[in-house]
Amino acid sequence: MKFKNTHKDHQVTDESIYQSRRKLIKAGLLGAAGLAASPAFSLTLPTTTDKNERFVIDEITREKDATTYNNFYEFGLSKSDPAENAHTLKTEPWTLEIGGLCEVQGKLDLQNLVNGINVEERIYRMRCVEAWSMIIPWMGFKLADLIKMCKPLSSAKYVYFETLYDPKQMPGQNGRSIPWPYREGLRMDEAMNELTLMAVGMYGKELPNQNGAPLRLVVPWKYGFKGIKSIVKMKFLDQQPVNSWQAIAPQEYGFYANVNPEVDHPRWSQATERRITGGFSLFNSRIDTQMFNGYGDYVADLYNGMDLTRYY
Ligand SMILES: Nc1nc2c(c(=O)[nH]1)N[C@H]1C(S)=C(S)[C@@H](COP(=O)(O)O)O[C@H]1N2
Ligand SMILES: [Mo]
Repeated sequence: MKFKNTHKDHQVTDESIYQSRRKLIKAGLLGAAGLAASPAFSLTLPTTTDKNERFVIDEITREKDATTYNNFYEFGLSKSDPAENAHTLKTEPWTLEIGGLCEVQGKLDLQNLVNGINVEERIYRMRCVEAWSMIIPWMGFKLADLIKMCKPLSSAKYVYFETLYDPKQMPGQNGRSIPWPYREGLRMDEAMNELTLMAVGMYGKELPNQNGAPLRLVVPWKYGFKGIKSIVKMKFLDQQPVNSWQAIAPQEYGFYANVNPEVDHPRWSQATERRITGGFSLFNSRIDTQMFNGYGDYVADLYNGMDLTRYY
């Protein structure tokens, strides 16, 4: 990837500068040229449209929290492991293999893909099964835009993803915590929903390895485990795939994984969440969890007539 940012650059970019830059982007005043001159991106970013202001909500989580409290079992089981260990992942060059029930098949160079697709900023609430939540400014493109490029056949009902499998770069894969490579999937209409993003950046710069560089899925109305990281493969299927968590504990983790305060995890309630915004404390900001993580207006129709207790 040709992102030019270095960590040093961003450490001097404090939150207020970030916020004001974000406002400029939103107002359409800072276009591709402005962003290219910033320390953050060398790729061409579009000015975001008015439409995206609908998604802007609440107080953004501190970047430090979002990049040091992670789940990425390829780099260890504890939340602090990915930030410490994910530097062994080599994200450049990176190819995405497209296959299955679609007309356009083969390997896509990620930089070429990013250069040819509309990348925008989306600020999303994120909710994890373990009941923590964050507000993250993602940079990404609509999965729908990529899917259209692949020309799926009418028989394609699901999209399936895989993370890189390389135990040399991802030492956690030497253990048997979950079946490798990490796997996820979406029903086609979920994948085509306007909220569903393929992220290549966050906080105005490229994704840190621990957050799933260089390409990860973001589905804000679902629990965090649906957001598969470091994706190398995308396949169109006529059958519902089994995701990695479902494979080990099907009674705890389903295919849909929609955020739902009324359907508890078998071992704990899902009615509230601990919002991590500025600073990290086990005691701050316990709030009520919203149905579909608050995105019901955009996604509730996808599940009309489905029993969400059964299809959890
Ligand atoms: N490849 C891979 N992707 C993954 C995981 C993982 O262990 N491996 N963990 C998932 C879980 S459980 C969560 S909550 C989110 C966490 O994303 P974040 O660290 O950016 O907050 O990534 C998801 N994607
Ligand atoms: Mo998670």
